[in-house]
Amino acid sequence: MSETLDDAATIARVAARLAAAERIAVITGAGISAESGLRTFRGATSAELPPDMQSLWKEFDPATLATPAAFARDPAMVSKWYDCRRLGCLAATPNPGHLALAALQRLMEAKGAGLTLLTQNVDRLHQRAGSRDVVELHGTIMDWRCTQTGQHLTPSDSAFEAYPPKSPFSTEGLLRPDVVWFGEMLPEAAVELAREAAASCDVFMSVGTSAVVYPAAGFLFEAKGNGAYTVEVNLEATPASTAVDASLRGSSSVLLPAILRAAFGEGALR
Ligand code: BV8
Repeated sequence: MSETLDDAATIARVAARLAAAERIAVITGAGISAESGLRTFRGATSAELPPDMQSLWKEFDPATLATPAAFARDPAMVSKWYDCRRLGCLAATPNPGHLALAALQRLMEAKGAGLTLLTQNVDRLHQRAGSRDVVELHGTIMDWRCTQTGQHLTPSDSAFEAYPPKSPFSTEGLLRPDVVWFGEMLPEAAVELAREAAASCDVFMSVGTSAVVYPAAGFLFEAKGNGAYTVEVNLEATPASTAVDASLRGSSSVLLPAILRAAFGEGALR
């Protein structure tokens, strides 16, 4: 994705804010993992992705799969869909967008400043890129839990043998992915950390999210309300685009490295 002149000027403005920041908060969505080959839920994806990797929800509707009712209605189908996605996440690798955010966290810590990374993603690619203390607002697909006892386990790298997978922790229980479904509360500790980050950051960046799922989409507005400089990096316009101080249109795997190089020099991504 080539940067137009106004992108270069906007990148320079965003870079200056990052370089001066004491506390940065970033929220990411499925878009940052799109170029790792993981399908997004809605909206456009990079044209480079093959057709069958375009938006995930074209084949599936969140209402029919990412809800407790869907799991209760058809636990075999929902657990198979999640297990298929889990294996896709394991096979994926972090892309330059993930790596840039991990580098930014190291650069902030090296100067005694801080970065809180909030993610709606369940793929753990941020952690595999080297980001630490990632706040998983919607849980993780890599862990599953017993529907009866709540005990967790991390399945092996291969598919479950049968669907729905039986729980080893109880006679009647099943295993479900440790993600937050629609209608379920987000983990209290994650929401608390997100609230604190939004309240205390100098810069809040929203990356690769359609900004339609709440309460995650609300943290940008909380940060704005607290006087933070707000930035959006996204392939297409979202409901947040008109609210932010700087909106960069393009791929996070191109724009995030460009912003870091502008803020901290060519060696920033090492
Ligand atoms: C809750 C499960 C209490 C895991 C998901 C107000 C307040 C509170 C709740 C609500 C509210 N209003 C409505 C609600 C209910 C609901 C909600 O928000 N509904 C929406 C749809 C209207 N929220 C909830 O139910 C939440 N629970 O609040 O409990 C409650 C309950 C009911 C009523 C009131 C209160 C739970 C929300 C979590 C749901 N679980 N998934 C999984 O399967 O993965 S949501 C699902 O959408 C994913 O988790 C995903 O993370 C999330 C958001 O999607 P995005 O990450 O933004 O991805 P998307 O595909 O949409 O967009 C990608 C973007 O990237 C696009 O714009 C694209 O252009 C861009 N892009 C693509 N490629 C690139 C790129 N950008 C840059 N570079 C690229 N290369």
